[in-house]
Amino acid sequence: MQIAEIAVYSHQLPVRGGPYIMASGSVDELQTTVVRVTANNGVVGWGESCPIGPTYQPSHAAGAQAALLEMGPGLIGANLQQTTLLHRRMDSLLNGHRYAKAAIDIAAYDLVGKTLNVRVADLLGGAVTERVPSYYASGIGEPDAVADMAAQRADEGWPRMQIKVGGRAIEADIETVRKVWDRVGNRMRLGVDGNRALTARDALRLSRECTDVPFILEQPCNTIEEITSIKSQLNHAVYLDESIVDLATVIRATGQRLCEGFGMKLTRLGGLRNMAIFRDICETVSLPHTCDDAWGGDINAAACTHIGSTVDPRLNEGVWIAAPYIDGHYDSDNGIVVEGGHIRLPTGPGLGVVPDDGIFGEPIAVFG
Ligand code: 0XW
Ligand code: MG
Repeated sequence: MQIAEIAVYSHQLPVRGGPYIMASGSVDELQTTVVRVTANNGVVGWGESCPIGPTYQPSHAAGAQAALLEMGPGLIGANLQQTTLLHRRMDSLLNGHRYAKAAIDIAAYDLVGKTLNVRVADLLGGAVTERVPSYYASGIGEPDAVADMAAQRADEGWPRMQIKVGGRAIEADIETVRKVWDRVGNRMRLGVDGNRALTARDALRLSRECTDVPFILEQPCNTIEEITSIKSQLNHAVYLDESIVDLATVIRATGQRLCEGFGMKLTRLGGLRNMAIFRDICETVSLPHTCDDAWGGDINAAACTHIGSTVDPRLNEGVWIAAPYIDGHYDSDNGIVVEGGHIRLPTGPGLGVVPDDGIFGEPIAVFG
C-alpha cells in the first residue's frame, strides 16, 4: 500500500459567531490545508492541518502548504502502513514542520483503516467509548457573559469548560473565574487557560484569589521556565499546552514533573502516530491530557475524536474540536458534531468521514 498521488487543497473556514478571541490573538476566518492521498490500491485517505492563525504557535497556513509542496514529490512510493518509516521519510525530506507532516500522517491512518475496513481508533489501540467527552472553550469575554455561557454549557451536559484568560487586567480574569464558579460549581470540571499571556506575578495572583475554585491552570505563562519559577507557590495544578512542542518536551516534562497534565494538540506533535506515543507516555505516568487541535474541519475533528476515544477514561480531559464554530461540514452525512458535550465516534472505516465531492475546489498542487 504505497502513495501513488498526493493532492493538496487550501480551504477557508469562517468562524461562526466570530471572532474567536484568545490572549494570543483574535481570528475571524481560518485557512485550513487538506491533503487527499491516493494509494496504489486505489483507496483514498484524507488529512488536515489548520493552525489557528500565525501567533498561537510557531505555525501558519502558508507554512503548512509550503512544507507539503516541499515534501510531496519525495513521498510518492512511501509505504502507508509503515507509519514509523513514513515519519522517517518525511523527516529525511524536511526538518521540523510537524504540523504539516501531521496531514500526511492522518491521511495514512485513514487510508489504511479504509483498506482494512477498520476504524482509525482500532489502529490506535482500540476505543474505550463510543461517546467521547469534549470540553467547551469560552474565548476571552466579559465576566457575566462567560458565566452565562458556562451555565448554559453545564445545562447542556458538557463535562468540562476551559475559561480563557490573559491579555487584559488580571482583575477581569479573576472576576470571570469567580463568576463561572458561582454559577456552575462542580457541575463541570474547569480549566483556566492563559495561552502564554500572564506574567508570573498575575498567575500567582489569579491562583491566590481563587484558591477555593478547583480549576487546572493551563499554560499561564510564555515559557516553561516562567511557569516552573512559580509552580511551588500556585494553589492549582498546572497543565502545559503551547510549551510542549514535541515528544522530546513531553519526555522532559513528565520526567521532571514540570506539570500535572497536558492540553495536547494533534498536529503540533506530528499526527496520530505521535499522539498515540504521547498517550502511552501519559498513561504510564498517570498524567491527564486532552486530545485537541488548534482548529480544523471534519477531517481533523474525526482524527482527534479517534485518538480521544482510546484514552484511559481516568486520564481523559476531553477532545476539543472547532465544530461549534463552523457552519456546515465536509461530509454532509457524517460530519463530526458535539452533542450534550460529547462526540459520537464515527462508525465508518478509517476516519469515518469522506468529504463531499468537489468541496475543496481545485487542488493547489498534485504530486504523483
Ligand atoms: C481551546 N483550544 C483547544 C482551541 C484553541 O485553538 C486554543 C486551544 C487551547 O487549549 O489553547
Ligand atoms: Mg490551551
